[in-house]
Amino acid sequence: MTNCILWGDTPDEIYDDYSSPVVTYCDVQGGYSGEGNIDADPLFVAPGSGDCHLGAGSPCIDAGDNTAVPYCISTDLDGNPRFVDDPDTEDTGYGDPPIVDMGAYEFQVEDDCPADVNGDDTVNIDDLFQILGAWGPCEDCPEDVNDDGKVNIDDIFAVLGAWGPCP
Ligand SMILES: [Ca+2]
Ligand SMILES: [Ca+2]
Ligand SMILES: [Ca+2]
Ligand SMILES: [Ca+2]
Repeated sequence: MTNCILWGDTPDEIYDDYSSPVVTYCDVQGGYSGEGNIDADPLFVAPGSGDCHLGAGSPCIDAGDNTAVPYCISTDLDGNPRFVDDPDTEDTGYGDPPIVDMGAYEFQVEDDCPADVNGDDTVNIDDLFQILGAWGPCEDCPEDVNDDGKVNIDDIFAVLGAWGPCP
């Protein structure tokens, strides 16, 4: 068992009278021996109502083992990218960044300034030029500000509407 979160069942998360499970890079309430394991509140968003997405600051973020993820897996249970780096969380897992999170859902980092196409924290003429240079259909490109699969006049309007320094 790797990259799993076992939390909220008391008293024992793992009962192994007759076997010796190998547990690594898991968050186990009460603790369990194995490389990368932690024993810390995963900070689920709303566990009482079954929302087991990781909240900001969760110790499970960037704490998994990349090499344990099957090569065919690129998305989490929501269909979002499985490998996302949270710049606000130290990478405590294993592998080349971005490091996978423990649990079923990858913590998704909000882009609070999508109109800043070139990532310099300002929305200005440079972003407009970059949009003009990427005109047409695209998939997951930064120039598609409104995320509708094409770079067109609507993205220009989005940039004009967000003109100036990013919040
Ligand atoms: Ca991550
Ligand atoms: Ca990180
Ligand atoms: Ca910019
Ligand atoms: Ca667009």
